Amino acid sequence: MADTLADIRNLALVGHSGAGKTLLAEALLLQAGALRSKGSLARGTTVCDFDAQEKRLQHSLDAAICTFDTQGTRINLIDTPGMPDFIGRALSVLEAVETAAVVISAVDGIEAVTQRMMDFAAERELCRLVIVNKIDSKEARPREVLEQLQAAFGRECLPLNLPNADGSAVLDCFFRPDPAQGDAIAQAHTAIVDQVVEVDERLMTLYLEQGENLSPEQLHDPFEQVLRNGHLIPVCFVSAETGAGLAELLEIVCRLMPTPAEGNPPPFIKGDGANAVRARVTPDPGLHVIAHVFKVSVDPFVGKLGVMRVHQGTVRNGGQFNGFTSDDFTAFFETLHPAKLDLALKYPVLTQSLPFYPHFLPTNLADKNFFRRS
Ligand SMILES: Nc1nc2c(ncn2[C@@H]2O[C@H](COP(=O)(O)OP(=O)(O)OP(=O)(O)O)[C@@H](O)[C@H]2O)c(=O)[nH]1
Ligand SMILES: [Mg+2]
Repeated sequence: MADTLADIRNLALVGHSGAGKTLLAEALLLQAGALRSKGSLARGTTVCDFDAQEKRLQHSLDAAICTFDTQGTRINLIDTPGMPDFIGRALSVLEAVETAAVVISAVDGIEAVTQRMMDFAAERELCRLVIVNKIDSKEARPREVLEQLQAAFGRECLPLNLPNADGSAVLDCFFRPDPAQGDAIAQAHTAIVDQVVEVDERLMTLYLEQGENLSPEQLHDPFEQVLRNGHLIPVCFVSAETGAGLAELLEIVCRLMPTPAEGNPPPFIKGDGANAVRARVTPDPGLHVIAHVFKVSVDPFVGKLGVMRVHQGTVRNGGQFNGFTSDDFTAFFETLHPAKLDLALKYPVLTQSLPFYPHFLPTNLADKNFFRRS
């Protein structure tokens, strides 16, 4: 169980339909020990495609949120639909996370939604992680896909691991590179370290002038910086089918991906027109609440459910707060979730399901804390 903000990772799986996001979420839950057996898409038993229509169509139709603990870290993983018709439901989820994990098929390479998600994540200054899935497939062409990624999104797309010859496992290029595995591994390791030290003069001196081998711990802070400013887009390889690369992916998420305090703060705007200024958002539980609803669904028993991302402050069981919808109406939110809400929202940044009952009021009753997305 995560105890502090540093133990939380908020991650969205986005990408083109059929890239394998839902099966990857299932495989990660299994890998982390949150499931005892892996569900099947064909039988409609996956955690994320739980809706009857999703089971029938065998496509995700809405975002599905799952939470699991691994290596002392709490991971909020959100599976999103990849079909172009539902792209809005994936884009709204990206507003709620620090890391956009863009899943690509090693068979099909870059597709329309891949491009859209990479562009949107860059625009929103999110950290990007590219996950190349299906390395087990006979038609997989991981090397070509990596070249395609570098041609489309720049030389900053660098592999943290590479698949072995038959795609049954991945070879680490960052944490524990084994020079005996060949030149490609050593070259990939050098490429990442070169890219990371570029933003840290002290490490650059140690590395280039004194020829020191830098450890992943020494590289942690500059790594965070290059992820935040888009100077590095790490790429890793997996097979959601066979489980290859999953342990490595979890290690990457836990050790390298940003915590809620490390990601770029969301672009909230306070005020209107000429008076609009970018609001400061600090992930501090003691400050007033800034949260936004990123998914709305209708539950047949509970009613309307809003899933919110809390960016600042603490939301408590039974609490109330005012907010604004995009239509410029004040909404009154009441948090009525029964169990464990106090515990779950002790940390300022977590995605949680909260039933909300909006009563629309005219804007002139607005309270002063009017925040909206840019
Ligand atoms: N061989 C192989 N097939 C995979 C792998 N991952 C997923 N698949 C298959 O790819 C198909 C699509 O998988 P999904 O997980 O539904 O893909 P998705 O990205 O969630 O698709 P949408 O929900 O439509 O966005 C299914 O038939 C999976 O069995 C993999 O690692 N290897
Ligand atoms: Mg899916």
